[in-house]
Amino acid sequence: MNGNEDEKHEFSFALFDVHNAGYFDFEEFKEIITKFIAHFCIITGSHSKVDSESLREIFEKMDTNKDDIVDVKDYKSALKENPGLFNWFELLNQLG
Ligand SMILES: [Ca+2]
Repeated sequence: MNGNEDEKHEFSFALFDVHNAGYFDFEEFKEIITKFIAHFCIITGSHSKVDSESLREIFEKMDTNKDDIVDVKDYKSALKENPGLFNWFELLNQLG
């Protein structure tokens, strides 16, 4: 992993870590994605909705040490193993 990727991951992690706590849990993750998708639907006029089970699946993939929170270390190693894991547009396509 090069420096740029590392910085990108830290930046995108910070979007989820709204309380600046160094981690986020499933409820926080779900809330952020729900808001994001609501905005997306307003902008595009589409009717995607959040499927809690798919979100749980994504969350569990990110929580590499399975302690029910995702910290920056989990987040980076999950993305390193699976760079497409957190592609917003892929996610939205799956939901749509
Ligand atoms: Ca974890």
